[in-house]
Amino acid sequence: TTRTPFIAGNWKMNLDHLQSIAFVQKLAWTLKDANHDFGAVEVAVFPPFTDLRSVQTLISADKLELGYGGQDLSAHDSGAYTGEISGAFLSALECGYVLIGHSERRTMHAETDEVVAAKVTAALRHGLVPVICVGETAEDLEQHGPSAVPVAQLRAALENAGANPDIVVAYEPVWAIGSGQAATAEQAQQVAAALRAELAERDAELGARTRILYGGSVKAGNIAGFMAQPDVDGALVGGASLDIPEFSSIVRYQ
Ligand code: G2H
Repeated sequence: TTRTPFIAGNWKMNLDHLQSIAFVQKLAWTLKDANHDFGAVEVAVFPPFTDLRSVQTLISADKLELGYGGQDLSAHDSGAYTGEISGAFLSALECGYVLIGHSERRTMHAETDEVVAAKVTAALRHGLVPVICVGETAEDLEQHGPSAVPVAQLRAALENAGANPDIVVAYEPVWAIGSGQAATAEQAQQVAAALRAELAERDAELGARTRILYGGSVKAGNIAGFMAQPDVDGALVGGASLDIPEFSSIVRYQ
């Protein structure tokens, strides 16, 4: 199985509405100018909900080969859930992906493994590929070693997802997020291998084809080391995805 490398930009709550459309356009042009082969390395952006419509409009009008998705979704399909966004809304905007269980949601919005699992099944119901984020805190690392917590989080996230769901996994050690202190490529590989083994145990094909990303202070200067690892298939990039030359260099890591 060959897995197409996947570089995703998680904008978080950065870039305002007027900036994001120009940003996506500039990013696409920059990559085109550099003759980026979008088939060889897939690129996706995760703007705030309010920017998804303009990103969709631009991408479809210019036939840009950029993927996009929401940073979260509701576990519910519709109803009295003030402020929530369902998977149906995201697929109506032709999102391909949705981030689920980012550590900022787990810690600041009290998303438990059960909530994450319900959101994963909601994404799959609506034809969205969930990018399932897992990762350990510094304390977890000290107490349980490198892979135990991320693997347990992945298992819990897939509780009701069937044997062979279409997913992407993002390993983001909490201690590496936005801290400037990325994991080493070897650390990322060790956990990615454990996550892949967990997927393979569920279904051999799932293990072989699922893309596993590393996230946490990825920059142009450290991307190549991660991509050289056999079980790391891409990156989920936060801070460095807000800078077009930097993000373009990450996409063009080869
Ligand atoms: C981890 C990552 C993107 P950053 O949150 O999801 O952010 O690259 O800023 O550490």
